[in-house]
Amino acid sequence: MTPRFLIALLLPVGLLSAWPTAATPPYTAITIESTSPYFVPKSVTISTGSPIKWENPTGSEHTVTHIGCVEEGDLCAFDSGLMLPNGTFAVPGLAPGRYPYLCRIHPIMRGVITVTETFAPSQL
Ligand SMILES: [Cu+2]
Repeated sequence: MTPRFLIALLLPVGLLSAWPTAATPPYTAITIESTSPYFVPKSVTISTGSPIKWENPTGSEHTVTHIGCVEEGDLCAFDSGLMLPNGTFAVPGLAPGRYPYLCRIHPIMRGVITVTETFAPSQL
């Protein structure tokens, strides 16, 4: 293979890798704050399959952790791991249900996501 042919092969891959991979707008944005209520908005209702994105503009590390991930025997729906200052965490979508979550580092920080069924016209 000539080097020129290699470049032609690699160029489209480079374009694809620059493409945003998760939670492109429209998504529900939740901002982390250092003071109460910590997650703004603290309570969010979305429809199933709708993406959510948390942003951490604070100077501290936080996590966005579904309660099910810290309570034994429950299903773990999402866990950001450590979110650094200016970090973000996105969830592409969730099944219908209620998802309380907290920050593992500061368990006083709590929020809740409520996911409803998507409106669908009755079947033909
Ligand atoms: Cu925190």
